[in-house]
Order: sequence, then C-alpha cells, then structure tokens
Amino acid sequence: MSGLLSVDADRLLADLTTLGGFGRNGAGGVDRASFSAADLAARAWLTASCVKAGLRVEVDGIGNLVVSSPSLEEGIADRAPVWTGSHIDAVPNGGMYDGPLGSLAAIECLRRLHEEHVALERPVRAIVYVDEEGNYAHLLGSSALTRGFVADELQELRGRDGDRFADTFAAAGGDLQAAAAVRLTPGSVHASVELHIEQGPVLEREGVDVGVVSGIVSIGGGTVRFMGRADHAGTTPMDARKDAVLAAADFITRLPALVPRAGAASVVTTGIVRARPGGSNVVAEEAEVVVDFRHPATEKARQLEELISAAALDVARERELQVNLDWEPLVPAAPMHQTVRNAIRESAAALGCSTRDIPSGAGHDSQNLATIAPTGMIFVPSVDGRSHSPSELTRDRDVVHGADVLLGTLLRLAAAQPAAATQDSH
Ligand code: HGY
Ligand code: MN
Ligand code: MN
Repeated sequence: MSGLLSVDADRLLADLTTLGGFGRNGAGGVDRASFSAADLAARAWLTASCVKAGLRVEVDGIGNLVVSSPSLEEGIADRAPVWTGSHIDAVPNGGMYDGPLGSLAAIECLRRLHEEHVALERPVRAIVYVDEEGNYAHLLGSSALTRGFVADELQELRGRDGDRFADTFAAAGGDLQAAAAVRLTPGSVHASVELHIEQGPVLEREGVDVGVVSGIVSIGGGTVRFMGRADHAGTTPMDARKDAVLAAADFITRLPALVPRAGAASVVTTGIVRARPGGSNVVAEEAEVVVDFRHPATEKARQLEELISAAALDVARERELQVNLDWEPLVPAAPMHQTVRNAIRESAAALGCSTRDIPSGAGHDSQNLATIAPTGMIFVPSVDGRSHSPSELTRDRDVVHGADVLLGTLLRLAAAQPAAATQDSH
C-alpha cells in the first residue's frame, strides 16, 4: 500500500492459522466455547504473544481481554480510548474466521501503532469479548459492559451443554461479583470499530472489497420447554400420550409460516432440541426447544417473540401439556454511527478498496458498544457466504484488506475530534 501504515500481513495470517488450531476437531471445525479448555489455551497463547510484543493485557471482571500499549498511552492515558476488537469463542463445529479475524486484526493494528510509535490524540485498545456466540447468554462479554448483569442473573446462566456458567467461570478463575461490576459509563469509550467476516454472500457476489455496516439486527431467543408425561413406548396407546417431543415438533413446524407476519426480514431458528429422559422406548416427558429469532427492527423482533410465544401456548393447550417460556432480554437493533462509517469509507478509498453499505443479519458485540459510543463495523467477503461451519473461508487478500482498512480507520478515529453523540439512522 503506497506510503500508508499497513499491517504485517504474514504475521496476521500466521496468527489466524495458529488460533484456528485451538479446539480444532476431526471434522475440520473449531470447538472453542468461552472458558472451555481450548479457549483458555487460546487466551494464554494470545496473551503471551501480546506481552512478548511489548503490549499490556488486562482481564476485566467478566473475562474480556483488554490489550493496550503503555508507551503509546504516555500523556494521553486519561482520554477516552478508541476500542477495536471482536471475539475468539466459536459456535460448535464453527469456522476459524468468525471473531478471530476482528480480534487478531485489532491486536495486529495495535502492534503496528506500537512498533511505529505513532503519535495519537487518544489511546487505541484491542478488546477480545467473551461468549459472543451466546453459549451462556447472547453477546455475554459486551452485554456485561453495556447493559450490565447482576450476580443473580449470572448465577442462573447455563451453557448449551447444561453446565452452569458460575461453575465454569469459577473454574477459569472468574468471580461473579467482579463480573457484575464491569458496566461502563457512556463516554468512557470515544468510538468503537470491529472488523468481521460478512457471513453472507453479498460482497463476494458483487465483487466488493469492503462492507460498511449500516446497522445490526435485533436478536431475541430463549428456551421453550414442553412438559408431558413419561410413558412406556410399547404399551401406551397413541391417543393416550402426552408426548413432549411431538409437541415440540408441532411447535417447530408452525414457525416458518408464522414469521412473515412480523415482516419479510424476520428469521427464526431452532438449532437445539433436547428430550428428557432421552430413552428411545420412553415417551418423552420433557422437550426443550432453544429458539433464536431476529429482525432489523427491535419492535418487529418484539412482535416475533409474541407470535412465537402464542404458538407455543396454542400447541400446549391443544395437546393438553404444560409449557414454560424462558426468553432472554431482547438485544436491540443498532444503527452504526456516521462518523465511524465515514472513517471506514475514507480508509478504504485511500487503499483503493471498493465499498458498499451493508446491513448485518448476524449479531455482534458492536451492537452493544453502539449503546455507549459511536460504533462502526467493517465486513470482508465470505467465500460462498458460508459461516458457522468448517466451510467458513475468507481469502488472505481480503483478510489483509480488512485489517489495513481497520488500521486506517483507527488512525482517523484516534486523531479525530470527539464524534457527535447521536447515532446515525441507517
Ligand atoms: O449469532 C450471531 O449472529 C453471531 O454469530 N453471534
Ligand atoms: Mn458467530
Ligand atoms: Mn462473530
């Protein structure tokens, strides 16, 4: 890139490959839930490589990593910093770019600023948020920073494998009281920008280098639990059963016809279904369906929750079972801030990268950051639009483009005048 500060491409690509090895499974996917053994090993590797590079790594009360450069912050440490980062936890059998790209690029940008002793008007810090994938709660680490949790809420959280967050977190050295005390005050972050793979087909299909995210969807979800009666599979007549799995199946098959009533942009997913007691010769007593639903507008997502709840209650009433609805708080939709979007566009243009505005159907920590600071996101193309799968792939050229655009954006934000407080409507 002509004369512009750029990332060390080989180092960034090597780090992506190394990080992708933590939790790699036999199918070529990545299993790395936050605070799992693979995640703790990855965090230890990341911390050691940051410290070796002369950076400081702090761990906040919920386990987010905060990476800074002490030398870069001399004389400006008291000013609100520019944050950049993402996550390193993965969905089950996930890919190696969703989260790690933005986390490693953030650290790489900070390393380059540190190495070149770039004079900034405010600190730049790289953040690795915990449990973005919501094994315990949607966007756990950034939610703790922005909306905050009380310790009792954290006590109740369970992972997709049924483990208690409190136990797994404590085993990793965490303390629930400290986790409940990390909430940031508005103004404590000057601006935030996250690099992420698009996880969809648009940029690749249109041959565009960089997506300037306009807004992020509202996400809701939770567990719908049908409670029937355990009976013998051989001796119980079909019309005398209270089969919780049949109720769950009936509920799930009603959802595709239901979602368009909240708008064409609605999506609903039921990726986890659990039956208890789980014997093939036992009529299921309980069936849990974990539901994920989204819409670009928060009010429409709220309407989706009402429609889905009504469907569950209808099924329970018609089949004479009990049903329990346990919804997480809705994560609001977040418009991205014009000041950050402009900085991304300028940075991309300076590098000769083509751009287009693009909405995010995926959730991100940035939608939480947007509630306390001007926030933006940079997307780079996903091959075949695939993500949340071992097939997830972003080309090296696009990895480096994204990281260089991020670096240029950080330079513009860290030297920019304070951004206006209002969020841009997208
Ligand atoms: O689910 C999502 O959209 C994100 O990958 N956590
Ligand atoms: Mn993801
Ligand atoms: Mn992600």
